[in-house]
Amino acid sequence: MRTSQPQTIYLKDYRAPVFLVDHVDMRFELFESGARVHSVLSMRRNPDSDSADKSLELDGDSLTRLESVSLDGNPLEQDAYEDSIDKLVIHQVPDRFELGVVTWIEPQNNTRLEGLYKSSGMFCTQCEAEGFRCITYFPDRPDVMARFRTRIEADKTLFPILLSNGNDVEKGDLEDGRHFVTWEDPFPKPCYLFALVAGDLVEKRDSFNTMSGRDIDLRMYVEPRNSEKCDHAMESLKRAMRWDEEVYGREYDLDIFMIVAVDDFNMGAMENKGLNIFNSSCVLASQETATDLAFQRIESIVAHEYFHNWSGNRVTCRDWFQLSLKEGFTVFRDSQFSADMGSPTVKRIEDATMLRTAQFAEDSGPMAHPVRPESYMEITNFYTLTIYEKGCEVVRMIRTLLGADMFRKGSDLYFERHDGQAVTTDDFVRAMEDATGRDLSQFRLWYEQAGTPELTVRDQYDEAAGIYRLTIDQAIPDTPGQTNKKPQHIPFAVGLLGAEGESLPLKLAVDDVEAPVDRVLELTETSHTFEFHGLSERPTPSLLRDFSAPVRVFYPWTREQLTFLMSHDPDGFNRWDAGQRLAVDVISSLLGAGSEAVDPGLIKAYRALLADSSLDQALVAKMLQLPSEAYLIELAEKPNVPAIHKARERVLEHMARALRDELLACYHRNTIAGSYEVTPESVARRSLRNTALAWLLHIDDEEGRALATSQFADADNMTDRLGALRALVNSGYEQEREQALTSFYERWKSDPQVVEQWFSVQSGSSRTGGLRKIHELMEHPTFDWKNPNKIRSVIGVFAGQNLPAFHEEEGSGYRFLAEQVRRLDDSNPQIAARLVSPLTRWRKFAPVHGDQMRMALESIRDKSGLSRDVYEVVHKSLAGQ
Ligand code: B3K
Ligand code: ZN
Repeated sequence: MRTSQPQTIYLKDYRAPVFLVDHVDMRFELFESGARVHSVLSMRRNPDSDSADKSLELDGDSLTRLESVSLDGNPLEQDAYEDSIDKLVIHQVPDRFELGVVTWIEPQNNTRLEGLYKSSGMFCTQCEAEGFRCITYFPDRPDVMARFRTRIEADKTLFPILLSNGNDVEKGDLEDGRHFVTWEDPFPKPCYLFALVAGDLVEKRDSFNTMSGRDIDLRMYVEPRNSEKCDHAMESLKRAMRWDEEVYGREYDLDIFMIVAVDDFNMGAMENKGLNIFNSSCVLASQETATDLAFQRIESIVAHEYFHNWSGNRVTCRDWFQLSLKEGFTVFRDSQFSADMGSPTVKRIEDATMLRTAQFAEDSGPMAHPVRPESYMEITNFYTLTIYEKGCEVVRMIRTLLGADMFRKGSDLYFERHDGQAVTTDDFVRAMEDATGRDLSQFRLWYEQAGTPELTVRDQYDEAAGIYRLTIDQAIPDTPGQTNKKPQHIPFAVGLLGAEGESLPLKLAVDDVEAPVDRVLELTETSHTFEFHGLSERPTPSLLRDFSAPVRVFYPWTREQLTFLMSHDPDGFNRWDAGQRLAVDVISSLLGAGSEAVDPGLIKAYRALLADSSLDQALVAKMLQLPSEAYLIELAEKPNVPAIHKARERVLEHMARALRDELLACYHRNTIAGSYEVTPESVARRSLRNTALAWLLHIDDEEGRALATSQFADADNMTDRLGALRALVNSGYEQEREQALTSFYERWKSDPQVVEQWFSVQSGSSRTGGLRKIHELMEHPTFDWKNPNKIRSVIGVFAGQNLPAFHEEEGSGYRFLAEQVRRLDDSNPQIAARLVSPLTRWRKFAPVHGDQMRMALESIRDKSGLSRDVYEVVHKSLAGQ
């Protein structure tokens, strides 16, 4: 708990560590009543530090007791050191020494889930970013890299499996039914990559033969009840290992690679060296219990954590301001992997949707920060969409600018030059420059300036000269602490379409012989004009193809142009985007008048989409999804949430009625006869079928109801069962809804991952009764305040997805959220701070909502003993009033 005003930490204050740790020898004695942690640090003065300070400072947090301190084997007297709540200072140390520290901690009472804690009876750790200091006193910063030897001792019956990083080098029995295992990790690592697991777990084994012919032992550890849910993660892991060899030339380094699943986890997973720990929901899957979406998410998270072994572990971050060095790059790597495993266009659409809906919102709100922030109060708050997703886009743009081969040269140089080091985003960019000779100095602004660039595009056609001109103005909005930004270097991919939908050559000069049909224009000025020659007709522009940069584009598209692009653009992403823009335009036009009819052009376009079975069905499945409410809110100036909800529902209803027969045909056409498989094609078909079903139930279609109830009863997989359940929950068929919810729960109540989905379907539905339902779910016997997944699936989904209920006029949704944040602030500040997010956007809304959101924030601000995590988010959100 906080005892003083949280301090701001600045990048400009970075200093090299005064002392380094070469080796750490740890011994954990694990008991029911707590854990005794012995550590011996082999330390020496850092030759690169300019400090002459003789004292040594170590970080600590929430340590129950310091039991002893020794220097070179000699116990230190009380006056030789000073221990406070967050520091241990040894007044005088030599240039080289061994420091022994013994602490007592209580993992069983650790509800923050940082450091060492207990989940379903097992011990596990989460040390990134600053959790290691909750285990023992240590220089807890990523640029201190040490070799670890870890001995774990525990009761042999309760904890037969004892794991840590590296290789197991020794094991044996002890007195009183206890045993021990010692692990040694030959690779120096920062302590945030340390991990320990002790539990009664089953082991699943496989192996992988690397590119140089080494056999790697692959092991998964899960609770016995989950032993049948490991195959998908294991297969994903092997695919990721092969892919990283083929695409980046990266081979795995240790002899063992382990994955553990735990139920109580603050985020998705953690890339600890050789011992990745996963939230159960991000690793366990079976056909009966996990949806296609979950299968895909698991594949990408398993790959993400594995890829960190190089981008994060072998080459790590110098300080936490450089977080995107490992996260942005690794997200980019996992997104390339997912694109290669499935449909690249669909993956691009998913990534762009996430960016445009949530990251753009973050980047224009009070927590907006650059990809490389300049300051923070609590680093945990900076595991953001900006660091991860925008960071990924920045790496993608470097690849677009350099080309695939040059980018690979750059990444090879980066890994070779910095292997075993803790480095900066600037080192990454420099490796790209040095390997290729490109100048990326202006490009670096992407790391330094926050805010989403806005591109305003104008065009002009000169018929007599056969010239088409595109003028692109860029502006970057002000964000907290940053104004008057410089223009950025933006790769802007374009194509031009002729009247028949054919691609026209892009001649940037009269005698341009290369003239491709798809070109990346490089924007570097505030305003840039490009002239395309040799055009005998006015073309339709296809702008920002494949979403080549994380920017907003403004161009006065007509509905005719959008309909045309929707069916003709060879760029799959822009086809989808044209459909979204058309739908946004139609929905927005209903906001004001209310009585305006839904444009028949939209129906026509969707009818064509549903009829054409020659189209990539995965793309059609995406195109059929109307823009989400969250996206419509993000696009609006002062959004009126109930009005947006109503307008979107009206369009949906109108389209479902007009296209009823096509939807039924689509449903039947996509019924899959064979056995369940997770291939892009079958995923697309299930998605189409379930979208068709959802639309039919939206208008309470009788045939749709019959299809939903039989699909619910007969499905052999969770995608179809949950699809039917969701359709029923969002329909007016109350009896069927209640029956389906009850039978679903009865069948799956002992499976936490399925129960989480059952919670989400209800908390995210605008038809199930809003807050009353949320309270009911929170009182449900399986709801657990200590389990982040349950909190997210009820409270998080309510505030993030059930938007009409959350933004209910009287402000009850806001007050409810504030109450839960205050409640969680003491037990799990990290989760509490994440939950605050929807309220931070209060300035975006008209006063009727905004004022109530602000008051909810103030009620959180006024809680006594507010955690640093929540303090930072709330104070920054309220700042400047
Ligand atoms: N690196 C971890 C995230 C740790 C979050 C700490 N609050 C997972 C990942 O990005 O792979
Ligand atoms: Zn990561």
